[in-house]
Amino acid sequence: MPLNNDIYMRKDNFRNIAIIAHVDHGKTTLVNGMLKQSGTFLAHQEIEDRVMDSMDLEKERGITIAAKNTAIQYKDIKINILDTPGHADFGGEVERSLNLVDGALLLVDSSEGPLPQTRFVLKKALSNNLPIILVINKIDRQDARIDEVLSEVYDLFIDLDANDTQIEFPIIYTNAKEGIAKHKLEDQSSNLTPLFETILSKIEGPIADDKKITQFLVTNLDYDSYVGQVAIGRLNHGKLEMNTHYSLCGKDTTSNNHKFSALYTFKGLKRIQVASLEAGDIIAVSGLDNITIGDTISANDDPKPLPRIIIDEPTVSMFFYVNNSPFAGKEGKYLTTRHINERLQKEILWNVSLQVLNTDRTDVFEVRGRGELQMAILIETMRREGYEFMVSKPRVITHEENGKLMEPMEKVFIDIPEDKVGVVTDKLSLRKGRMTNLENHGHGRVSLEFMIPSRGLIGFRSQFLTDTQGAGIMNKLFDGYAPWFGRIPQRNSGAIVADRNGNVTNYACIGMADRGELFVNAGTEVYDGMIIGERNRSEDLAVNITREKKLTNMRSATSDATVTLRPPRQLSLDQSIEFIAEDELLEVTPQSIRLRKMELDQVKRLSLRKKESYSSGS
Ligand SMILES: Nc1nc2c(ncn2[C@@H]2O[C@H](COP(=O)(O)OP(=O)(O)OP(=O)(O)O)[C@@H](O)[C@H]2O)c(=O)[nH]1
Ligand SMILES: [Mg+2]
Repeated sequence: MPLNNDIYMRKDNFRNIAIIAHVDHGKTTLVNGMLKQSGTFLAHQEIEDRVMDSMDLEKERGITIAAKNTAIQYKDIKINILDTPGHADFGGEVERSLNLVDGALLLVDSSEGPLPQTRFVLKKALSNNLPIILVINKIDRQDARIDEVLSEVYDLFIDLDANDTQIEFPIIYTNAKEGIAKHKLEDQSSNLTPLFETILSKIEGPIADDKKITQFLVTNLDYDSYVGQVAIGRLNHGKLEMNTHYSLCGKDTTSNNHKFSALYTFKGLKRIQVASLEAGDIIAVSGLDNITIGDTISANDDPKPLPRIIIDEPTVSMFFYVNNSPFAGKEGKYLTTRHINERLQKEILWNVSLQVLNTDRTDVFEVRGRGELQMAILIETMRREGYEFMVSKPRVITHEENGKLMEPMEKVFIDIPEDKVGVVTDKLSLRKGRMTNLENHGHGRVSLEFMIPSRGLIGFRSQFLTDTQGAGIMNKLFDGYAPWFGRIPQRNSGAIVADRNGNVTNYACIGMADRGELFVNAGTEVYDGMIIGERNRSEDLAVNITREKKLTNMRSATSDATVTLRPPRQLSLDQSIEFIAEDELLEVTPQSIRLRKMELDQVKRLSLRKKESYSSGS
């Protein structure tokens, strides 16, 4: 009975699909090709590369951060496509997107093959029972190894316990950059038609009934300066119409008599305003305030909320402080407790994988998320909006199981030149990593696999890039919890710290040459307790970096002009987050990123250290 009903209710005029893959395997590029070839844009319209990566930070970093939907018309069928991010920190976006679709394109790079995030996204798609189309992309690569990659994908499906129907996935070969798809490698093709046809034949239209009670699960939120909050999601059943009342089913309460100010369907990258919406489509509505992701909009009488969206828990946490540095308030527009709290609360309205918690201090908030990159994106976004604040070193989120402290674990996959195995293995074992696999492919590169507490990986990436001279590839995958591993040494160098307020002088910088590496230029204004460099030894070093040369009436033999100063190391936001230690903070303003000791007073810092070393017995 239900089966027949399903067939009856399928809407054949729609297809809802998600594109999922490991980072950089070409999802956004493929969506561009599909947009171009579906005639969504007029012939003379130029489409920029990866047009779906519309946020500034997405363009700058060349990665997708937020999942976004677009719609194309192919023949008489509307295909809603969700482009998802491939970086592990944004996995929450993928989980959420899979709620909207009836199938997924799993993209795999023809040379890299399935990587950790391929596994993560495929696992989520399989557990949602979605049919998969495998797309082997970048077939133009010189180093493509398509047969091997294909068998690795089959292994992955088996490993993830895919059922028989799931494993009989169709395969399409693409060059997303050129907009070419093929059923077989040897086929001649000059467009994506084989991909479009496979989507239509292998992924069914949504099960949706216009006559049933309205159920619209809010899966994404957008903000439009004209209409305010816009809720996006799939209209599972029923209709939505203007001038009609609906209920909003929240987490704990349901409210009635809501009306919309506008209803939208998608076409290409645009929202098109319409008078009514039909079930099965991916749609947007405006005019309802205080919606959160996971809410259902349903009939005014007898509302039927859908299950709320569940996604994996966050694994790292950072504290956001109101800026109390000596330079506070000089550069930012928004800096009070209220500003920061409101901004963070706004963030979690749409960023479902983040959590914001109050702490015992009113000027400090705890932000929890999936990783350091996700945090860095939030921090960078806020500073560009004019916010000024401080953040602490990221920490992993632990919990107790049967009275035991448990911490998150990660599987790390590393691909490095043979001669770097020693140094990388040493560094990872110091951080409590345990090697679980080693494969020498015989052409100078080696693949290693480690199990390591997530804590051990915080701040590891830049070290890894330095050690492998940029030739290393590292991927990681969250892998459950294990009992606490004890102390893990983090940064083993000390900080060079300014011991008074003032401006950095050339003269003082020259004197620092053999002490370590500076982060500041001559002329930079610094304060007592600000970190100005990395020391080449383990303890912190407080220095007077504002020292002027004593004036003498004798000319020195070596004139200043002959001494060349090494240029300072400019730390990016991401590098600064990696650099800071537990007792340090990052001060972030629209113009500057400064590193500082949490306790600015040198005497107090010393006595704190003494107390700590007594209590830890070291
Ligand atoms: N040679 C070649 N390069 C491709 C192809 N498809 C994509 N690329 C390149 O691969 C890089 C990554 O492409 P994106 O489309 O941003 O990848 P993505 O999967 O959307 O990445 P994330 O969203 O960050 O996970 C870009 O430099 C593309 O130009 C292809 O078929 N062949
Ligand atoms: Mg992308």
